[in-house]
Amino acid sequence: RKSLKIGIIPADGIGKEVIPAAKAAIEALGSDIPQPEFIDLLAGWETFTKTGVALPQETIDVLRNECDCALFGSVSSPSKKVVGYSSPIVALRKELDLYANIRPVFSVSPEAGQKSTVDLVVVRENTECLYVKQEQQIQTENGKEARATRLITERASKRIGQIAFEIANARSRKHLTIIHKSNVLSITDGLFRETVRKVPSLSADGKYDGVTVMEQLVDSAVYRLFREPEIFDVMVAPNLYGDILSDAAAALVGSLGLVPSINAGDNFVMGEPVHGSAPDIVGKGISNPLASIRSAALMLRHLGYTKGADRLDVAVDQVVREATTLTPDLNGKSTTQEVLTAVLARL
Ligand code: NAD
Ligand code: K
Ligand code: MN
Repeated sequence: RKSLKIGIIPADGIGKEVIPAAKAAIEALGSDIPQPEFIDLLAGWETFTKTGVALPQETIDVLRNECDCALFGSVSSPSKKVVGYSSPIVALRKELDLYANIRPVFSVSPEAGQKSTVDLVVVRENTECLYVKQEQQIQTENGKEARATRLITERASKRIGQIAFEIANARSRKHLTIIHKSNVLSITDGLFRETVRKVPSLSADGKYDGVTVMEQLVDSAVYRLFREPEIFDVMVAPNLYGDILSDAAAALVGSLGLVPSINAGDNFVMGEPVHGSAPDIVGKGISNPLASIRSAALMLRHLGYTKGADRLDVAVDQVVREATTLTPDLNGKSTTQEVLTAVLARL
């Protein structure tokens, strides 16, 4: 049997609780995937406090040279500037050129077992926008002044646009909504909007002809997301808007603890739950592992291991639908371990 080398980076907080659960779920797939080989790797705030670096070079090298894919948990980034610290997840996305953050958000109806009104995918540009983190503060005669660079390039907008069109084209509704704020930011968001709009004209074979393209300003997109989430299918957005929209969409399906993602590039894929390190519940044994298990499924699907991915998704959906074994974020009383056991039993 071929092997599948998976870098495991739980990082901080509940990442250390939910990534082991995802690992156990992958292991339970048996011969539906190549023999998994897990390689534990360090990153995060705790790594920084111990070693002075948040993203060790060894982690990057092992991911690049030895791994087929990876699973990342969550980091605890401080809200105040700490000299020498920089978010390792933001850095990893850039180092490995994981330019697309793909975040499916859908509700599983508890009654009928059908997907109900929320069934969308946020396609978030993952390398630029304000996340280039070029910030400066200066002292002026009127007090401090802080500035940040917001980078939007044609190259990055085009490649995220292509991914978004591909995803939309593969779905039944084939709707793509471009999210921007080009009424105010006409140069930066204007470039994003225009570049994504041009994607179909660049494909000679007319393969995106069936995709309906819409656009929505980011603020009213959040409004409409809460009032009529069913209108959205695929949403493509610059980095920061995509981040905010996907947390908002997570609220509509019950919990951040359900929403998975992959960070994908041309040569590598890393599964990652959308949520952070959840300091309010860390150590209580009640973090929801389902977002991480679904992230493992997305990662496997991206690599072409459809059968393994389907099995994970079906098991997770069953556990959600049955609603007898859920963590407190979904109004249940179960622990991380009990939810994992329920998933494993349905695999
Ligand atoms: P968060 O996502 O950690 O938590 C938001 C809320 O959702 C909390 O109430 C938390 O308990 C709940 N929640 C999140 N995941 C859950 C799960 N699996 N099961 C049950 N409940 C869950 O966001 P935050 O509180 O704004 O940030 C906390 C820390 O996480 C910060 O240091 C932030 O920088 C970091 N963060 C990291 C990432 C990442 O690793 N990519 C993403 C977001 C935030
Ligand atoms: K995360
Ligand atoms: Mn986020």
